[in-house]
Amino acid sequence: MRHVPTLERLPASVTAVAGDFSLSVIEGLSRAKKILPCRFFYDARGSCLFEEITQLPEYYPTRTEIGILNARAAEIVKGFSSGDVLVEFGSGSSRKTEILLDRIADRVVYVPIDVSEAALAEAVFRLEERYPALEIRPLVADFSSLTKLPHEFSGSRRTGFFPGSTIGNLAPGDAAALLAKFRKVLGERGRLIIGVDLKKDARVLVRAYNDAAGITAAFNLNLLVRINRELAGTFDLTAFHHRAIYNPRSGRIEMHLVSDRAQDVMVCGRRFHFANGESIHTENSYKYTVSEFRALAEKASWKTSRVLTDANEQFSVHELI
Ligand code: AVJ
Repeated sequence: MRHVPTLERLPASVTAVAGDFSLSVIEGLSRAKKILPCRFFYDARGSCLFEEITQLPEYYPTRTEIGILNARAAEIVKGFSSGDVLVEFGSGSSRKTEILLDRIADRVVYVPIDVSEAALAEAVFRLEERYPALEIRPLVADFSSLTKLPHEFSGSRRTGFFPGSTIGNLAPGDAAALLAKFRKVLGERGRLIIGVDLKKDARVLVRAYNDAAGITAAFNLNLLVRINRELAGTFDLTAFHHRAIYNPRSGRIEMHLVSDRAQDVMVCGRRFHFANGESIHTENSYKYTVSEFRALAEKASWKTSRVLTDANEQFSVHELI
């Protein structure tokens, strides 16, 4: 009988996940400039589609970050001592984490945090096989609303791991606020290892979010599939298309779902009108220079102790203390 890992749930006061989807969708579609929060991309299918994106030739962030972690893992893990806690925010498949766990599984407690119970269960099952001695304490939670970790970790040195440039989904002000929250969760002695995608030729960026195979488009449109399934939506998937552009003024990739005709859509029994060409803004992916991110971290009371990049300076991993 396949062992199902125990997935701990924090009390609602700490996570506040329930009802969030319907409220946020109604609120987003009621705005003059319609939006849908990107955190809802990650249902079971969305998590799988994102895994596919990370394998795409155009999507360089994942393999570039993995290259940096493999090349510099020995330096990164130097700071870990026995009993330390490695906390991963939005852990997903925990594939990148293995690069570190290969070197420290014998001395740390691993706390993967993710909203997707399916992705978390899958990852924990795989890691328990690979690292029988590793203590794993998975948490089903939305890391952006996390205020504290279970009390038992309060005495240990906590290191956060936040790879993949997920910080880029937030506007710089909100990113600083999240880093400040991580400071609280990880404590004054805490460390944070964070992946940050770097500014570069806009053509390279636009290609990474408009792959030839159309996986990113499916990932974006899957949000409408989820609304139809969970919120009695009537989105006609053939009447919307994916668009990803680079906005140089704000240094971000923007993803949109564009209506191909004037149409009405029902969601949770409410009617929403879309003009021809009107878009729903679904995701931002901010890009930084190393010095811009150092300044942002400073604002959130994190000192940058080390910045690791690949030879072509496409991606960066920052160690904050
Ligand atoms: C997981 C948020 C880092 O913004 O690059 C990939 C998500 N969106 N392709 C990113 C994503 C479209 C990804 N992050």
